[in-house]
Amino acid sequence: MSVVHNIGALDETIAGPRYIRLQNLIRDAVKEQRLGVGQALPSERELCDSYGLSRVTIRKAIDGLVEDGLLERRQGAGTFVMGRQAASGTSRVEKSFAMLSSFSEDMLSRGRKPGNAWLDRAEGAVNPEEALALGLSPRSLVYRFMRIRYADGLPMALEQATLPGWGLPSIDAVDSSLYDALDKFGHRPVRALQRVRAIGFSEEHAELLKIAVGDPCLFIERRAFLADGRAIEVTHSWYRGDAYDLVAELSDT
Ligand code: 16G
Repeated sequence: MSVVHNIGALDETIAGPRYIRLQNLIRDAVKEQRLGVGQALPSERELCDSYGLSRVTIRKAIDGLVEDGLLERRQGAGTFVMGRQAASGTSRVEKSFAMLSSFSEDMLSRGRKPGNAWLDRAEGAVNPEEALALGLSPRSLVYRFMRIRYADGLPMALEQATLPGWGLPSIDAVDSSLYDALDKFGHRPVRALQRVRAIGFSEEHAELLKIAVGDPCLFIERRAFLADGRAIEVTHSWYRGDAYDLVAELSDT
């Protein structure tokens, strides 16, 4: 396969949907400044020819990056790089460890655009570990969501959330924000228990976030509850250690 401009070649040895792999190539090119802010992307036709991908796949890849705020389509002119954070790489986010906020809210409150890549969205019977964490009886329905979380198109974290089936009307009720969906159906959590551990990124997770194996990771487990005490969420988050400072206000009372 030929190399397209300064974007690079698709690695055929890596598994996963091709549009996500193309998105990752473009993200890398922007991060490494091979594609600068304001620069035009090759046309859809050129991308189709060079990568041997269909127009639908190319469009899906570009649509996702436009949605994330990394690219911008200009009528009649083409698609351009616009990520504000892109040129300087990821700037650190101060995340309160005492607030029950969502990833989307954390990003929006800092003027950054949240984005998701869905890796998995599945429903099934609860496993013993989830049953314990969520206080569910055997065979209860759960929804499982696995996402890459982006800020201005740059990967920040991976998140694997498990919810009890009674929490949402269906698995498709979640659009871009889990907490927005829970809020809509009266099930936004009001209290949570959180545990954080420092680890190194595994090979699989590093590949998804386009970082190096062993890079610092803040592994956060959150178990969140409704006012009536029922557990509504158990989520495992792998936050980039180079992108986050965890802050908390402490008092002596
Ligand atoms: C945060 C939460 C996570 C929650 C998610 C919802 C931490 C450590 N974790 O990442 O438990 O599921 O937000 O975000 O803060 P969303 O509403 O943007 O999908």
